Amino acid sequence: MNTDLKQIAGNFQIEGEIESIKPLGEGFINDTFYLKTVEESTPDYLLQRKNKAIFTDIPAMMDNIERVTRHLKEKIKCNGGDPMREAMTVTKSKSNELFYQDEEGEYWAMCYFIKDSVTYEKADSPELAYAGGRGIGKFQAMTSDFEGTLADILPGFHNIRYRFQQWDKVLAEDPVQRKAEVQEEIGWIESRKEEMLNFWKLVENGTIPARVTHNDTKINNILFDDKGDVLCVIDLDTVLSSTALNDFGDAIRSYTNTGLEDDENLENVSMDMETFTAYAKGYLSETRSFLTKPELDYLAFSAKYITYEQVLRFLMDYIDGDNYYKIKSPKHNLVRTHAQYKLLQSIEEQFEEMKKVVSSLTTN
Ligand code: GN1
Ligand code: MG
Repeated sequence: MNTDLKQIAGNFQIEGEIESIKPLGEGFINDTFYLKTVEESTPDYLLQRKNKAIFTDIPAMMDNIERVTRHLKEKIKCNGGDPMREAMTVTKSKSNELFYQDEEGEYWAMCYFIKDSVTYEKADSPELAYAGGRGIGKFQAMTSDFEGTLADILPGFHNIRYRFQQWDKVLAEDPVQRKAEVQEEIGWIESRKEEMLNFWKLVENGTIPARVTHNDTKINNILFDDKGDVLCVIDLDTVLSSTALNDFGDAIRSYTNTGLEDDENLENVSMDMETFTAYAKGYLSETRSFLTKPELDYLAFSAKYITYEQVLRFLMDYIDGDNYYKIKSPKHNLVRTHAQYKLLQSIEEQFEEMKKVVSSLTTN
C-alpha cells in the first residue's frame, strides 16, 4: 500500500522528501492520507483519493476549488493575512494539473497541510459554535463578490425539487421491498413536501440569491488556531453556486444536535438553543452587512429545510438498498433517519424562538 501511495505522491509537485504516508480520518466519501516530509522546513501534505462514484466530474470539481481558493487568497492578502494559512492550497501534479489520474482511472488530489491547526469533532461550547459561525460567515463574506460561474458538479444537491424526483422514483421502484416497512417514515416526508417546495420556489425565482456556498459546513471542516480562532475553511469538494442558507442550515443541523447523527437513543437528540444562538451570532457578525432581507427572513427556516432533506436522503437510501452512504449495520440508514427526524421535530418545536433570535440579532 505504502509503495503505491509513494508512487502516486511522486506525481505531484511536492517540496522536500517524503518521510511517511498514513491514512487520516474516517471520511464517508473520500480516502485521505497524511504525507509527512523529512525536513521541518518543507510542508506536509494531504493526499486524497476522490470518490468518483459521487463526484462524477473531478476535473471540474478541482477547477472550482482552484478558482475559489485563488479568490480567497487575494482577499486574504489585501486584508494583510497569510494566504497559505487562511486558505487551502492545492498542490499541482507534475504535469501541472489540479489532480493526478492513476492507471486504474482513480483521481488523486493533493493540498498543503496547514501546520499548528486544530480541528474539532463537536461544538461543545458556545464559544466554539460562535467561532465556527464566524468561519463560514467569513468564507461567504470573502466570496460574496466572486465573479464567474462555478461548475454544477453535484446537480440538484440541496434542491428539494430534484430530491423529490429521486424520491418518487425510488418509491415507485422499491428495489429491495422495504417500502411497506417504512410507511410511517414516508408520511413524515410527504406531509412536509409543500412547505419545503414553497421555500425552494424562492430560490428558483431568485428572491433568494445564489452565492458561493461550501455545502458541508460541519465543524470538522474548519481549522482553528491554538487560541480557538478560525483559521481556514477546508474540504471544498462541494463548493457550488447555491443559496447561502444551505450552509447555515447544515451547520445548525450538525452543531446544535445534542446527540449523534445516528443516535440509537432518541432521547439524546434535540436542537440546543444556546448553540444555535452562538452560531447565529458568529455567522451574522460576518454576513449581516450583505445578506438580503429574504435571506435573513429564512435563516431559521434553513435549519428545518436541511434537516428535513437529510431525513429524506437517509430514508431514501434505506429504501433504495443503501447505495449512497456507507453503512455499519443493516439498518444504519433507518437509525439515521429516526435520529434526524427527532432533530427535525425539535427544530420545529423551537422554531418561533429561533426566528426571534435571528431577528434580535439583525434588527439592532
Ligand atoms: C456526507 O461524508 P460527509 O460528512 O463529508 C454528504 C453530506 C451529508 C453527510 C451526512 C457529498 O458528507 O451531504 O450531509 O454525509 N456529502 C455528500 O453525514 O453527499
Ligand atoms: Mg467532509
